[in-house]
Amino acid sequence: TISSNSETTHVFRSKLPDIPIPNHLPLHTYCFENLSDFADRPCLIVGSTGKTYSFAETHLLSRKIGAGFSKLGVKRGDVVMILLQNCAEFALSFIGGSMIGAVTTTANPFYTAAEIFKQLTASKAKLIITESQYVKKLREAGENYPKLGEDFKVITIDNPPENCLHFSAISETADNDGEVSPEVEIDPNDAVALPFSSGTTGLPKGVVLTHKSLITSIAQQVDGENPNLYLTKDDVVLCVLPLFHIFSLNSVLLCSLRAGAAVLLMQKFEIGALLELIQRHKVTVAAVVPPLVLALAKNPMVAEFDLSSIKKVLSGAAPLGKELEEALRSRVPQAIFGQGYGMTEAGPVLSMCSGFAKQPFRTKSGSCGTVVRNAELKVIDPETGCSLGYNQPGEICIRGSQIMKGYLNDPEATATTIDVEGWLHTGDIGYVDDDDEVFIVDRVKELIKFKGFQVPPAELEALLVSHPSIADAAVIPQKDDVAGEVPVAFVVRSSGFDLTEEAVKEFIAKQVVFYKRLHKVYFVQSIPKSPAGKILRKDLRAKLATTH
Ligand code: 4UW
Repeated sequence: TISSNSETTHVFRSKLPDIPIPNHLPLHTYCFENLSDFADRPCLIVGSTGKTYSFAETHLLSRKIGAGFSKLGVKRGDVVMILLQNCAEFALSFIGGSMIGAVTTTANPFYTAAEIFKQLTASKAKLIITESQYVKKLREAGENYPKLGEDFKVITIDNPPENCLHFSAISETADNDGEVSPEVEIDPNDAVALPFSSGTTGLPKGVVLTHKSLITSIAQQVDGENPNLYLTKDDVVLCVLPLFHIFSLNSVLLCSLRAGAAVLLMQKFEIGALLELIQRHKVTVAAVVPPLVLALAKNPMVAEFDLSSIKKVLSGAAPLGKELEEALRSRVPQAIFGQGYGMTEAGPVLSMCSGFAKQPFRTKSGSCGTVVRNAELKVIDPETGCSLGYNQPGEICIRGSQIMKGYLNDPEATATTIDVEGWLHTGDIGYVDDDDEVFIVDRVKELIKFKGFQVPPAELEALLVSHPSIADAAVIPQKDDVAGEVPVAFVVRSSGFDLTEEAVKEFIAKQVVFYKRLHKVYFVQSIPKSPAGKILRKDLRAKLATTH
């Protein structure tokens, strides 16, 4: 029972005290709650052009976009898909959507048509905000897929191709008096964001993040007298990580809006342009992933730029080696370096380096931070489910108002991820040390992470077995110095068929975004499976270890 269980459960908490969190508000109201303190300060800075939107402008334009969406028929609970690289329109669309009670699903614009349509169909998005160069893919729908113009509308941020609308025309359809946002009732438990994630097993699923969950997560990071991630209106936060991923959307964009910090938008990562922008705009906070740490630590160009403005470097989304961390520290010695640990389903932040606090704590290299405030973390024995104490590795679980409401239309997957006591099971193996710092040591879930991007093995396995010459297949991660992990496949050929590694790789490459491509194919006689038919990934991982 719950009571006897909680008596024996070892729960880890933040070193920072709990705070009141106004998570009864709509997300946009919360984010702009302190707007009058920094209305004329820069909010969004477009790196490529230098164009800057103040907080007041960002707020007004978001309302206009929201009103424009309404005029196109988007209602409370409807889903809008943002299919964009980082740009101001991304932020305006997301906030505008929130203002009318809509839900934003974010997708990678580099996805293939098939990948986009899977998400479009599952999310039932009625409107897509994108760029003209991606519209071709949206016309490639197969027989049973939704059709552009009939089933969904498309808005482009640049010159619209046939049957598409222009972003600026949308905002102009609204009245110009500032009273543009129609009054919409929003319940704190309404969805506002719908990122897709494979979670611990299976295919990508919609992760329902509500107004309440995102406000809680943002507050856990930047609110309180001693915020865990101290951001102020003098900060310039680097936004080079894609906003379609929850790390950048939450910890960069939304946290900055709340705190009044400027967001420097970079469309894509390119080391020269990045260094130049950091120097020009005096970036103070850099949100990065391990491959970016690698570039900053090793690229000789770094020495030619002034990076002395950087005060905080926040890494996450994948494990970071200690050597790399040290190498970066020597490049930006004045900065505090730390990690956050997030998972889309967890809202996303589970733990954050307490060295980023207003009154910082000392932290250790390799740590992923301390559990966020107003939340509970426990570590359980994966076999028995019993909770473990300090320094004992086990599966990390998290509980609090920030976690997802559940997977979209998938109560079964939700129930295997969030238990009846409200604990979200991450599929990550880690421990909490004597100073309450979280260390992640392994991943027991299927998920593969290529440079922090999700590669769900089940998706690749389904594609592989759809090949007429493939009888069975399994995909697992292989360690890689640059990407962290890369997907590799074990393939059983159908009898009598000749199939080369190249043919298999090409077959997959045609159907998926670049980071899901197979790096190696091993032909085998059979795939090891449990009596219930589950792939024994551990055995394959062990096999892979011995082939090297
Ligand atoms: N060390 C080792 C880490 C780490 C890690 C994540 O794509 P998802 O679902 O989500 C993310 C979110 C990351 C994130 C969000 C907000 C934030 O502030 C922050 O701190 C900087 C990070 O990655 O993948 C979730 C999975 O990625 C792995 C881990 O396996 C997790 O379950 N992961 N962060 N610091 N591994």
